[in-house]
Amino acid sequence: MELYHSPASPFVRKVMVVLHETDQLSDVALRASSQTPLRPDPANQNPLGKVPCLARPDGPALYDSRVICRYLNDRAGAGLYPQARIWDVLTLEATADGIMDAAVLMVYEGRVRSEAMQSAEYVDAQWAKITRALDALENRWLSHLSGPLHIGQIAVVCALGYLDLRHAARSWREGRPGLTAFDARMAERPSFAATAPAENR
Ligand SMILES: N[C@@H](CCC(=O)N[C@@H](CS)C(=O)NCC(=O)O)C(=O)O
Repeated sequence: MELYHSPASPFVRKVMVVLHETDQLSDVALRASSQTPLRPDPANQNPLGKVPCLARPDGPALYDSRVICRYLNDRAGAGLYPQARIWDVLTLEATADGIMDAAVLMVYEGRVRSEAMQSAEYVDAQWAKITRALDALENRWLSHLSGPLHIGQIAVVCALGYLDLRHAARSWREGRPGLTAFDARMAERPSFAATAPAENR
């Protein structure tokens, strides 16, 4: 299989963590793919022009990160989607993905749109979404972030890592001791250390 990959993408990182955790790294070749909404990678098999995208020899390419992660989990018979609390876990993943979406849009606003078209109000509104989601994680979801590894935890770590990479000055840790401790604890897992985000997206 071939994974359309970008080293800074938090969505790609979710897939990379799942590959590490389920011992499937050697089944996937990484294919560098760089794009913005204005400049899609013409080789990318995701018609929406986004990474991650997983090309398979025995079926159509899979996208997006939620589909790919679940596919890889099933393929390995791993337990990243515990049935007993599946709706909590999937909502956690959706919350983390929403943080990533907003954080990426903030970056695009500064990088992709001309200066005259950029809106500070829009950027602030995206950050407000992130702030509310982080507060929800801290105040409502912390107990769900403990216990055996699941896809919700993986997604939250990837979202927080992206905030550190692109929005460090906004100090997401301030006033969120529980989330800070969770992030520090998870950073000790080899799969997260090996997939720390790098420049270039
Ligand atoms: N919902 C998608 C989001 C993927 C996404 O937004 N990827 C970004 C990179 S971090 C991208 O490819 N952006 C290009 C674009 O928006 O055209 C997923 O979970 O895979």
